Amino acid sequence: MSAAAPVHAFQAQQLWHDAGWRSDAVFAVDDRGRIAQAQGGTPQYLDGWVLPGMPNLHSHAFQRAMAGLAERRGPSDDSFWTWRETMYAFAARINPDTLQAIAAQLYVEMLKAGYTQVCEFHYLHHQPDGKPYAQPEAMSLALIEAAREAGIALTLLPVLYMSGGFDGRPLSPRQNRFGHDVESYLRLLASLRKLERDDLRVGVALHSLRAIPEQAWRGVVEHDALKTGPIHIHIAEQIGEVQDCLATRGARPVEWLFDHAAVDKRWCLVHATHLTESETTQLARSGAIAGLCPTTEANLGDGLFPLARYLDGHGVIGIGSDSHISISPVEELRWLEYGQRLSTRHRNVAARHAGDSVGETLWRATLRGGAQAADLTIGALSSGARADLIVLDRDSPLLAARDSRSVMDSFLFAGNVPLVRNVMVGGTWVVRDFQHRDEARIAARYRSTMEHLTHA
Ligand code: NGQ
Ligand code: ZN
Repeated sequence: MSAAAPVHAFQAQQLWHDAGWRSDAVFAVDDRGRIAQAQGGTPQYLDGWVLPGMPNLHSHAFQRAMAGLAERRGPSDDSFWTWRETMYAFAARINPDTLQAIAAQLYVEMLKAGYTQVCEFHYLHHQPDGKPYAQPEAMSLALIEAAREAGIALTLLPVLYMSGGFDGRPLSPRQNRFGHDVESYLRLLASLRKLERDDLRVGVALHSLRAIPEQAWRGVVEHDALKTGPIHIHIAEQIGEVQDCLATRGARPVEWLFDHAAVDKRWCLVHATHLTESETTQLARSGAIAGLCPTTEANLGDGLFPLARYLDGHGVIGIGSDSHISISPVEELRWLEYGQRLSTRHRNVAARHAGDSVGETLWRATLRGGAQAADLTIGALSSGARADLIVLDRDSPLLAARDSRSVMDSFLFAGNVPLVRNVMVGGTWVVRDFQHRDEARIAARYRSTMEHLTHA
């Protein structure tokens, strides 16, 4: 196919390129919403700092609606596992309409925060009692529709969830709506893959090692349907999970995974918090992505990822907002660095070489890892990539007198009011002057949905 004709030329006052900032850079967006070479025409001038939008590699959309509802101490010692009970009770009340309303609101908030793509790790497949909907894809379609309404690019990862623990026990009643056998899962996957298009990719998610019985594992990971596209899995998030895995399978989760799957750059290991030195090195070498979700990991009391060792091994990282306790790439990256500073009592940990900026290092690294996890040509403003970009607020006092050496660190460490002013996805402006194109309608529907969910 020949290249599409450039249809719109832009000139950015400052444009982010992998190697740094370029002044007065000219580029074009073609009629498929991709970056192309500028070829004449008067470009539209973009004031200020223009950089690639951030992919969000891990989302459970419905959880946004319970953010802040699990922060009061319960009768016993609160933990990840008590939070999960609250989350399950909440999940039981979601249907396709409420999911669409919540997800659309979430995706608007993501766009306004600077995320231009989301990987949806979607396991709320069936009716609350576990029966499939008349249309088995109903919940997936609600997410696809929400992404379309908001104008965010989507990598949908339907989740395979088969068992309720490492011992292969059946799903609990509340987990029934997550469950599939391999055959029905592959049917869902095949039907969703038919919907793939430029801004919709479909990949695979395995919920966790504990959700796939050991006897089913090989048949799943070696199935033809898993030979292409991304594969995401939750892993080694909690110490309890590491202990259970050791007790039942005689190996730590990441160790076990590497022994039982050809883990390569198609894989995204979500959290991967609890790693030994050798697991850290092995993960880094594999080219797989460590899918880090620092605000959720902090909120749930997970632990800290061994960032320095992993980056020294050239490991790939990306960020996700996961439970959506926070929706901000700035906050994810800030927490990622601050967690390391607090635990090591050093500064500038993510910058591994003298002279490197932490902000630039982290934005660059997570663009790359996020694009890899999403399996879309995004994360760079170079020819052929989707035109997914954000423009920082040129008028913010915070960016006064910042130059190309300091702007990213001010953006990531000091920005407490949103600095993302304009957002483009696939060549279309979806946020202009801090306003999303359809935010009033989507927020109104979200409010009435929440009223109904809360009081019905
Ligand atoms: C999830 N979330 O699937 O939503 C999980 C909790 C589980 C996080 N791990 C449920 N952050 O892991 O079983
Ligand atoms: Zn998750």
